[in-house]
Amino acid sequence: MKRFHHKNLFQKKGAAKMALVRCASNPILSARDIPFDASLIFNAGVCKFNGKYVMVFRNDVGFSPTGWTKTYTNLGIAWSDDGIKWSVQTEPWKVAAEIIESDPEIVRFYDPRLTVVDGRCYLCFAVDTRHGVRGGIAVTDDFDNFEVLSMSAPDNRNMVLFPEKIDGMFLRLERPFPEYSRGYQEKFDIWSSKSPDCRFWGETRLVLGMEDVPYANAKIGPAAPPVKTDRGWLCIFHATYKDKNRNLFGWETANNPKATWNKEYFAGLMLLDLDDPQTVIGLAPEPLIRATEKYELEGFRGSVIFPGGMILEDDGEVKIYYGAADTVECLATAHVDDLLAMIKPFRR
Ligand code: BMA
Repeated sequence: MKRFHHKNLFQKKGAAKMALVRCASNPILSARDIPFDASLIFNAGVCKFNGKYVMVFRNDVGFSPTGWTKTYTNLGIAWSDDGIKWSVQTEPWKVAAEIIESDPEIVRFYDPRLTVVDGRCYLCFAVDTRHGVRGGIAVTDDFDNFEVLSMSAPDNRNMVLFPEKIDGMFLRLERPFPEYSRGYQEKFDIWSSKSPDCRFWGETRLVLGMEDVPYANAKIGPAAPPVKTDRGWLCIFHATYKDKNRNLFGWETANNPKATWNKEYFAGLMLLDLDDPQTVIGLAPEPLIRATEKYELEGFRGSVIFPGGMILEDDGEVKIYYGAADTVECLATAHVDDLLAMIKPFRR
């Protein structure tokens, strides 16, 4: 696929620009909506469960544009009837705290994703441990009690589960980050594994290479659980472009003179084969979302678009939930046919 010219991005009327509508009330969730200590609300997992929308969001506490105080991460949970207006539970979500407490190795829990499979809700999450980053999967029926089913070997994160079993197997997308074998650079790719029970994972295959994405020059990773269409599994991913000469954007520099934030995170789209979802059959040559709005460009880390939820409604509307600038949670919508129209045939 042709490499991409970042300068020319969206100067012509691209399909992405036409198809995607940002929610008028963006950001749909930010620190001021949270009834407990909060400063950065982002990278949420969202699904529809028993007739309600549910969101589990990440809350990084203690950051401000002028300096940092004691910092820590917890998670919150919110419920909604329309997927736009949210009612936030008054305390941090105790399940995340319980998972941390269950293992003295774990130091931080973040970036949840939610998928409903056969009526049960699965939570994929990342944990920083004393010996590396692990991707975990837990299951619940009520959001109060979770059973942890599996934890990957390090370093691995950005796990998302498909919403149905294929040939009797659970399937996940994941993003290991093999630094040693990639020349100690952030050149990371999207992989996939299968499991009969969500505990034991194997048949691992590379799905999409970083170099396959025309607008990425660093890591890519799965974003939200795929949605099923008649043409294939529609998947959203994040893709990173690093520019050494780019100005630093973000509060990250406030307390960290050594900060080197010069990355831009895009949302991209790919299509996976319906029967063999570890095979890519299509890719959108341009990003689906690039930071253009103030709430996307400015924040802790400016120009980060980090989707974690994608819901296909009965009328064909797709709701895409994404963290913006590592600071707020946003929503954009598009018709599924317009998203599919962006995809060009692709095989790696
Ligand atoms: C990634 C993850 C995400 C974060 C993104 C941009 O490596 O840490 O949680 O949103 O960087 O900072």
